[in-house]
Amino acid sequence: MHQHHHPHTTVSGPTGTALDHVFKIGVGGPVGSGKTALIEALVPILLERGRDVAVITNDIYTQEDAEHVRRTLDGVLDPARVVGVETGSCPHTAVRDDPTMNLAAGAELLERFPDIDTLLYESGGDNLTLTFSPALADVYVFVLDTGEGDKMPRKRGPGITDSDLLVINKIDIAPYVRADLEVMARDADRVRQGRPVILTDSLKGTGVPEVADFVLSGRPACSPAR
Ligand SMILES: Nc1nc2c(ncn2[C@@H]2O[C@H](COP(=O)(O)OP(=O)(O)O)[C@@H](O)[C@H]2O)c(=O)[nH]1
Ligand SMILES: [Mg+2]
Repeated sequence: MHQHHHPHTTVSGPTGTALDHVFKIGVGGPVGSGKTALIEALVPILLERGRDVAVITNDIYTQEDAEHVRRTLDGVLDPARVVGVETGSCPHTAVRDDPTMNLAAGAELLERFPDIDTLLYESGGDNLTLTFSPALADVYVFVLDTGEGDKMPRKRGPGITDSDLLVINKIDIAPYVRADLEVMARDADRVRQGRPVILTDSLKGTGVPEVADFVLSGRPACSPAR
């Protein structure tokens, strides 16, 4: 899981402690790989499993993703539980180097909904080098998709090799883009040295219950799921 050792309680700022009691799932990956779609498929499952959920999205200038999540989960998740952080400069920075805006958004959500126990963070606009600040994510899910080509897992990068879970999304379109799923899965296994890989179709929901299983219970290093 986390390859580093860090006391989660040393997060600075007035909000660190409240957020420490919340299980935080970071979702990163290239633009368009299906991070938002995965979150939209994951939330209903997490709710069914009794989690009290909220979502924070990161966009540079807009609320696009937050609005998408609110629309898709209409009637499932209270729209007030979806917050879009406008990172202004670089979403990459916002989730890794300086998570202040995201921590503030999390704290603000917790003030409004004190019972939240599960927070999903989507980071926007990143590339393969994205990692999540440990202050933001107890479990870090990296989303690739078959449309980027079956070479992708071989390209490595910390998101691909070191994330707690690698999701290879859009398995439904693999035949159309001539991506070989077996090659992708095999290469991913190889570069990740046993860390898990799950193949998904986030629109149909294929593989998403397995993602939920993993994030809720598959993390030997940090024991969170209460
Ligand atoms: N066919 C297919 N399309 C998908 C899948 N997941 C996401 N998409 C589509 O891919 C596009 C980008 O998805 P989105 O979730 O916005 O990607 P993000 O930028 O990583 O958040 C959207 O048009 C989605 O509907 C999938 O599993 N299969
Ligand atoms: Mg998105």
